Amino acid sequence: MNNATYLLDKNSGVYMADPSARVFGGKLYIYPSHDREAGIPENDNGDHFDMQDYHVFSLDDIDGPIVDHGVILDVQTIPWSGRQLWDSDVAEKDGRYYLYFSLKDKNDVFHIGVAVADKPEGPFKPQPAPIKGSYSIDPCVLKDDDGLYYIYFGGLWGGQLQRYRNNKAQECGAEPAVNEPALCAKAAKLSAGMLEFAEEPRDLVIVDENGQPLKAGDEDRRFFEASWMHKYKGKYYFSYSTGNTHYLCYAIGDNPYGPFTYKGVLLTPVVGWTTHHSIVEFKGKWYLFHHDSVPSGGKTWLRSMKVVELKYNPDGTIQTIQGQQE
Ligand code: FUB
Repeated sequence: MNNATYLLDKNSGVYMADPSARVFGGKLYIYPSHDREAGIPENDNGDHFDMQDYHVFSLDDIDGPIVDHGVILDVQTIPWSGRQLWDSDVAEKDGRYYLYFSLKDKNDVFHIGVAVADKPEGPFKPQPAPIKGSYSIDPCVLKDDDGLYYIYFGGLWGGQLQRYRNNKAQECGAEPAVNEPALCAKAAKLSAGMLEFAEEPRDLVIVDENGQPLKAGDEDRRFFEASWMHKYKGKYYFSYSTGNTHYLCYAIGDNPYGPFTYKGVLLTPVVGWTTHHSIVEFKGKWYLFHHDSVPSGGKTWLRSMKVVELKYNPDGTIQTIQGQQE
């Protein structure tokens, strides 16, 4: 697979974004956000991303038929819900499946929720309250080789990360000045029960080739949203979106907390404002799952999932993939 392909029929009128791909029991499962036409004008707060449920999809082979298992969680069944089910991810522990999701509460503040199922295809039962101390968006979970689980999260602008410092909400949250260190994604070990943080979230610092933290003004490289963590040959790869400059980038570290050294671009900009992804090994090959807005004619809030093979160089760096431009 050299060219990125859409996972669903481009003319189906079904729009799915932010695909988190996971392998459970030898099968590939994809947990996307379910985009819809809400009729809300586009703005920097992301109000036009007004999603109300999640589906899960599965594949036995990367180029085989894709199965839609239907709705696995609906916003109306989440006790603390306000609006906007954004990016999610799923982890398995001891035969149970934990869906971590981004959702605004009744005060329009984003938190991270958890819902639990006995099967990867759900249905998932939401916990009565969000994870204590959680904020912002875009959770992603790494199961490390020693059996510990780590959660990563955060997103600027509509994702509200700029409202927090040291895990505390600010009176007037704003991004740092351009010459100050960029805001960081957050990293925390999960509790043994998988339902809470086991520690205060830490800053996941991305440094440049000289070991200096990336600056807030370095918008082509600094973290914006869409955290993903995977391991390759014993190294930790943190990948993310640069948001308003529309790159998917990656950085490499020696442990789950970092620091991570910036290494380059995974995917150049695609059609649509957002770019988002997951990276997974399936049947001996690595894949980049992502989305673009080509099938909807460029509507940034109606996105379609794609997959393309990801290739590593012998030194562990990743070959840049060109985003489709039309
Ligand atoms: O899908 C809503 C938001 O758009 C996600 O949470 C972000 O990562 C961006 O893709």
